[in-house]
Amino acid sequence: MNLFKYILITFTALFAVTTQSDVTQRFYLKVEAKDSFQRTLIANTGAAIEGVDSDYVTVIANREELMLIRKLNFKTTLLETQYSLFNFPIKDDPYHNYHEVLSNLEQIALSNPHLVRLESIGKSVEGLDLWMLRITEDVESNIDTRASALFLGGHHAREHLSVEVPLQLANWLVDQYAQGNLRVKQLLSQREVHIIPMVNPDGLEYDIKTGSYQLWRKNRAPNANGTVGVDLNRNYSYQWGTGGASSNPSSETFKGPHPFSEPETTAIKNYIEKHSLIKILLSFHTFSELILYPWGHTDQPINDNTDYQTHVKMAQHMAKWNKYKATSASDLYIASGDLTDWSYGTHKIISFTFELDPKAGNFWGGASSGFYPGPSLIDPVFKKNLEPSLFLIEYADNPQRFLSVHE
Ligand code: 0X9
Ligand code: ZN
Repeated sequence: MNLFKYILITFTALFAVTTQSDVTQRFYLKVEAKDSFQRTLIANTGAAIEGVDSDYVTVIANREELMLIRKLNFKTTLLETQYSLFNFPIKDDPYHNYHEVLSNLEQIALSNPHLVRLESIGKSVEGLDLWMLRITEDVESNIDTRASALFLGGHHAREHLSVEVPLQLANWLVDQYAQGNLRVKQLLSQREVHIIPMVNPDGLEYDIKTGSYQLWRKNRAPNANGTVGVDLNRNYSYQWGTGGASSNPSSETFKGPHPFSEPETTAIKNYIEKHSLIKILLSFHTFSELILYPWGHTDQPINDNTDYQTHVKMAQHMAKWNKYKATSASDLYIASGDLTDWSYGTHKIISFTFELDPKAGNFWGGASSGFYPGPSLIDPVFKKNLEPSLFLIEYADNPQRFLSVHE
């Protein structure tokens, strides 16, 4: 490596460390304080008092609060320099954690009571609600009456962009409806859109909770051998465990002890089985820029030629908008137990997996940069996938009709 590159990398790394730690670093400390007057002074710095004893308190503070406490002449003892952050690194702050997704969904639902219904469809292993947003005009009287499309994100913990895209889709639809966008008004008067942006909240929270990414993929189920996590996209029952899925709990692609062993996949199964008007489904993942259709467990094409052509033609059509490569899931690699093999195989729902941007991790960030491409991708990736999403909503009444419209 030449000197210039070395200096550049060192400088960039230092800059990243200082800017990030200044804002997000937390200190766990003991502060001598005898009475409530002194404790109030400490609390007024903004620091969180965690424990109170007769002559001291324990406190979690950021750097600024720590400085203020010291300025007030309190005697401080540092217990731990870095406390868990429970959030994205500051550079990725625009990404939504579980609570931010929930408050966004709640805000959408509260401000659009005639258009939106927010429901929990079940709970994760660690007891977080799995949130579903349902959007249709005059939702009170028309829920469960219109042809439906289902969008899902966040099966895999580290694929944060796959949460942002369906979340943005929900925001865009309700905003445009409110602004009188005729196309959206027309769509939502004839369709119901179902959006579950975060299928795996436990995994996602685990991935970000130390302030540096864990590169986590699975859910957070405790396994029999002491390891953690089932790959939710190997846990659906159709041809479960027939290839490209592991029976080793330590593996990244552990299929679980049995099909639908996980509450997250079971919640989606139950929801889909209760909502037979869902005729089209899109599961967002990252990354590679692909549009995938079943099968994933075998190289064979779908038996039913009409359904096969529907998948292929729709995928190719959508690829014109997002410039992704359209191909069968097994063409990526054979893997069994994914959502789309089950939703098509068991319920004949026309089903797609999008592997969103980027195309590949870049050299400087290592392979993991594909999963953590930064916030600048959120908007453009949402935009290039908007037309494909609207197209799927439009054809949710009878996806196969695209073949006659198209030819
Ligand atoms: O392996 C997966 O579950 C998906 N890729 S990811 O990198 N997001 O993990 C691809 C699923 C496509 N299905 C099959 N190849 N069966
Ligand atoms: Zn994935």
